[in-house]
Amino acid sequence: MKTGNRLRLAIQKSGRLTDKSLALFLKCGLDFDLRKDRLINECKDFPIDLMLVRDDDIPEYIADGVCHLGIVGENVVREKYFDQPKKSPDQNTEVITVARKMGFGTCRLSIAVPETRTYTGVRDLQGLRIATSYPACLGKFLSDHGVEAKIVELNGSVEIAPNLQIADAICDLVSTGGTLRSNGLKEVQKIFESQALLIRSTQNFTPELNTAFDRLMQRVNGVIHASESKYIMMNAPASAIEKIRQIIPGMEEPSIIPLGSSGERVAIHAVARETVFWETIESLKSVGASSILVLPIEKVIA
Ligand code: PRT
Ligand code: ZN
Repeated sequence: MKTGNRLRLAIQKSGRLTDKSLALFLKCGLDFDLRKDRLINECKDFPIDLMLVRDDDIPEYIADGVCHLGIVGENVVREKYFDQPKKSPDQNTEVITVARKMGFGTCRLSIAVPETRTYTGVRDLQGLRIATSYPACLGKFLSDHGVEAKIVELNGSVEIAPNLQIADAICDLVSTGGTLRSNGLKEVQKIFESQALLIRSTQNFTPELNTAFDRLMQRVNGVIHASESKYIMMNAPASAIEKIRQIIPGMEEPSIIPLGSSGERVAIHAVARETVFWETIESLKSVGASSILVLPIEKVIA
């Protein structure tokens, strides 16, 4: 690959992961001056170029050295790479590795059967015809569990296969479960949970590219940590500090500022590293906290 000292990152051209990937880069300060009719889009002030492609091709582009990095669903990386039977038994070196989980594009790969069918466990799949676009993932799951079933490979609309009587069950991505329900199917067996991953090649990294990658990761990590974190401020009785520590999820060492001269009430400022739910706020109020403010954080740099 001849990309000089510029990283090449592949993302889905048009689909469920596109907008969230682009929004993340924008927050990282990467301006790609994007034109969707162009295969390669250069970033003006960072040594990185964006390649817009079909998500299914991303693992292969990375394995073949066409790109250094990619954002793709774990389901796709498993199907196209990790769950593929190894070409030779001594092929131990992985050429693709996961740099980080992105926290969006969440779904699960599951087996579903018609609502009327009873399912008590994996053994009930023995001898069934299972339709899927994920033959490698399903094949690995079945062989890991010592089950023999016929895999019917379909490229789309897998959920109609049982009604067409070409399969007894299906294996497909599920998010809300609405598609299964509207086709008279029920989810009975989760194979794995999936989300978008930032994957990278383990090869083709010059020292300059490694430096650019580290800078990129610092920005990506900062943006993702910030989106998961909130800055919380409240007033509370000093006697409630310990209880408040236990209520706030993932709280780091809070700042505690005395209010007035009696020392009975304090202002507490803290960063919560996990989602702050309404229930959390209600619990804080119940131990005497008031004037509670929950603020978004733009960047967190460790
Ligand atoms: O054109 P290209 O090949 O690039 O795109 P694509 O059509 O293959 O992919 P796309 O855009 O549909 O999905 C991209 C990625 O989003 C997937 O690889 C998953 O990692 C992730 N994702 C998250 C999903 C879903 N949720 C999802 N619900 N991908 C597909 N679905 C489909 C699923 O296949 C089923 O048909 O939605 C239906 C189920 O949804 P519910 O909500 O009814 O359960
Ligand atoms: Zn695809």
